[in-house]
Amino acid sequence: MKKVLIANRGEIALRIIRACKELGIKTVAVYSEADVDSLHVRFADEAVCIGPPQSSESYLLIPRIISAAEVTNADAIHPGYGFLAENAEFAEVTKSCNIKFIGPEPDMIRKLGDKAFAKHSMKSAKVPTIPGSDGLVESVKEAEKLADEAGYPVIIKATAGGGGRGMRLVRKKSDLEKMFNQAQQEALAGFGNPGVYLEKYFTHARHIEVQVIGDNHGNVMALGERECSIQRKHQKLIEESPSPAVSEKLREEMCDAAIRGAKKVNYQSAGTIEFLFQDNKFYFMEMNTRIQVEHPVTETVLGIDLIKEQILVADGKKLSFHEGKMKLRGHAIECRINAEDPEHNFRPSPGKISTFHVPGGPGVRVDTHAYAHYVIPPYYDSLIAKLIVHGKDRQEAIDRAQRALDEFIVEGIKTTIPFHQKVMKNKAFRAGKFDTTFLETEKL
Ligand code: MV4
Repeated sequence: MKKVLIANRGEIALRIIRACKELGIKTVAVYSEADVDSLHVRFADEAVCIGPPQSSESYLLIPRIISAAEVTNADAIHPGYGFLAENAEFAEVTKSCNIKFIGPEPDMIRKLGDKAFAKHSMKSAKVPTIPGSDGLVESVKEAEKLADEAGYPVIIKATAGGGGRGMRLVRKKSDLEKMFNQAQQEALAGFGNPGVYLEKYFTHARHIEVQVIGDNHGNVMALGERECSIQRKHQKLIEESPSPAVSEKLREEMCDAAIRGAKKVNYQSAGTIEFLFQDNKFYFMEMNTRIQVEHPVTETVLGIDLIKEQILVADGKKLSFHEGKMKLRGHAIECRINAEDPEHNFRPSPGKISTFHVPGGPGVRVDTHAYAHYVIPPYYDSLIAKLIVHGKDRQEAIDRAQRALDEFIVEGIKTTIPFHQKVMKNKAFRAGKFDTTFLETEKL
C-alpha cells in the first residue's frame, strides 16, 4: 500500500493522514467547496475537490470519490466513520476498481448491517443476546407471543436500522399492534427493508462496547471495553475506558464473548461489538464494522495506534501486538467538543472561530481540525475537537479533564465545553454511577 485516499473530512481525516505519514504512505484528501480551507486538504500530499458544499452530499458521491482515487493512483481508500464507512456498495465498488477498502469485506458489512442477522450469528456463537425474537418477526400475532414471554416493555427495531434509528418502544400489550405496524412501515420507508425484530426493553442499561480487530492470518483480538452511556439523542458525548462498571472478571467474559462472536463471522479489520449492560449482565446489541469516533480512549489505555493497525491488516499484514502483551494502563476519558449550544438544547452553532487555544500538559491529547479563524460550515456534523485525557486512575483522569477543559479557549461560537465541565463535577458521574438515562434524569 503506497497511497491512501481518505473519503472523509474533519478530525478523522487528519487522524488518518497522521497514521499514514508515520507508515510512509502517501495521502489524498477529497474535499467539498465548503472545506477548501480545511487542514485535511493542507496536510494531505494531494487534494481533489469533489463538489459543491450543499449538505453532506459531496462526501457521499461514490463515483466522484472513486474517480479521485483513480486519477491520483491511490491504491486504497479509508472511509473514516460516518458517510460511507458502513456502505457495502461503496466497499464493493472500491474493490471492483482494484482499490483496497480499509475495512471489512463488502459482504461482512452487508451481513452485520442486518441487525437481526448479526444478533442471530452472535447467539450461535454463544454470545449472550437480549431476550426476544430469534431473527425477524413476521406478524403481530408472533410479536404478541414473544412480548408475553419476554415481559413488557419491549422494543421493536428495524433490522436495517441501528444506532437508535427505526425503533419503537412498546409499554403495554394494547399498544403492540399499532407500534408493530408503524415500525414496519417506517423501516420500509426509511431503509427500504420492512424487517423488524423484537427485544425485551432494558430501562436502566449502560452502553458498553468492546473493540475488536482481526487480521487475515487468523488473529482476532479484543481490546477491552469503552463505557459510552453518556449520550444525548443517540449522540455520545463522553466515553471512557475502562468502564467503572466492569470488573476484571467481567472484562474477561465480555472480551471472550466478543472474540467468539468476531471469530464466528470470520471478522477482519477493526470493529466494535456493542453490549447493553444491566444488573451486572451483558447482552449483545449490534456490531459496528467501522473505526469509531471514540477509538482514542482504547488507544490511550493500551498504548496502541488503532488506525495504523487497521491499515496494516487491510494490507494483509499481521497485527503488530499479541494477546499476552496487552495490558490496560490507567484510565482514559474522551469529551466530544461540539459546535453546539448546551444552554439552548444543543442547537448547532456554526460560524467563525475567533480564538482557539487547546490544552496541553501531561496526559492530554486533542484531536481537532479546527484553528483560530477557521469557519465551521453548517453542512456537517458538529464535532470540532476531541479531548482525550489519560490518568493513572479514573479520579486522576476526571481531575485532568477538568483542568484541560479549563485551559480550552474557543471563542466566536458556542461549544459543549461548559456541559463537560458540569458533568466532570457531577457526583453520580464521579462515583461512576450512571446509565444511558443520565442526561435525562440528572439536573446539570
Ligand atoms: C435498547 C435499549 C434497551 N433495551 N434495546 C439505542 C441505540 C440503539 N443502538 C439501541 N438502543 C437501545 N436499545 C433494548 N432491548 C436501550 C437503547 C437506548 C440506548 C442504548 C445505548 C445508548 C443510549 C441509549 C439511549 C436510549 C435507548
